[in-house]
Amino acid sequence: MKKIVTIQDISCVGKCSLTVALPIISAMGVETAVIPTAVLSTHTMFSRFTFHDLTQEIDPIADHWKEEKIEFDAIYTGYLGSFEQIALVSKFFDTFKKDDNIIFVDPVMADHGKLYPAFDEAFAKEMAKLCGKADIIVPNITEACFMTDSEYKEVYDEAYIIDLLKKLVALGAKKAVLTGVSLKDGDTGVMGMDSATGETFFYSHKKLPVSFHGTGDIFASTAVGALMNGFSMEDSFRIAADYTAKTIAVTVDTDRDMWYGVNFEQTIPDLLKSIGKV
Ligand code: PXL
Repeated sequence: MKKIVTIQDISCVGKCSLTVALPIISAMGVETAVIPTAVLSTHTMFSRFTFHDLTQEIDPIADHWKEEKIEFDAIYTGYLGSFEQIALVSKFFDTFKKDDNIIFVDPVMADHGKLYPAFDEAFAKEMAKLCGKADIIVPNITEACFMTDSEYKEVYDEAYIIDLLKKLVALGAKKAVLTGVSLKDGDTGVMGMDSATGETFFYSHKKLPVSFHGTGDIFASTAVGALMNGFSMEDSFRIAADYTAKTIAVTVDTDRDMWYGVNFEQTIPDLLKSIGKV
């Protein structure tokens, strides 16, 4: 059985970060170890939340795992809350990287042209350095712009996306996949670039006129799970995009508040079908 570790916070209520990554990747038949970087009562889009930092646990956990000679087929990072956490995760990569495992970084910090309240431009530059150590990065367009000093555009063409992808792989990441790429009215999707060949792929589907919190985490977790199931990059991101879109579609039909999160639990059977598990 493949084994991954995911490093991100646990927002106890609100369906994002670890409460999404753990069930989805486990359901896909992949052992999912975790390093919780902080415990929050809810994610930070609620008007109030508690926060207990666990930064000091990262190194001791890594040291113990090193002693136990524990290895991972992938290391997947999501929301990280401070410069110190980025530095510790970077060190974790140095310790646990192998020739045949995958470092997957989702540089969660911004959307819709704006950084989340907890972050500033200096943080984005530090996250860019972490992305430079990754095999695969999955920023949205806003995150890509902050990391590469590029102008954020709501209206753009394919050349703009290709230029962003070139700048992202120039950070050092082997493969960059931009999310939320819309090249046709009413559609959204992902475009990826392989730094070794410069080749790109694009997958898009109908865009639903809503945006829910936590869907980026669902997308990234599913892509990690699919890669660990042996799917190609292109197929993994197609599976992840379809699962996320399907989950948004079923959630729209309920009276769920958009900032809360989507009903991914309901669509796990569809996900398992899409990877041939049932
Ligand atoms: O879904 C990303 C995410 C993860 N964790 C926390 C967050 C967010 C986005 O706002 O606040 C704590």
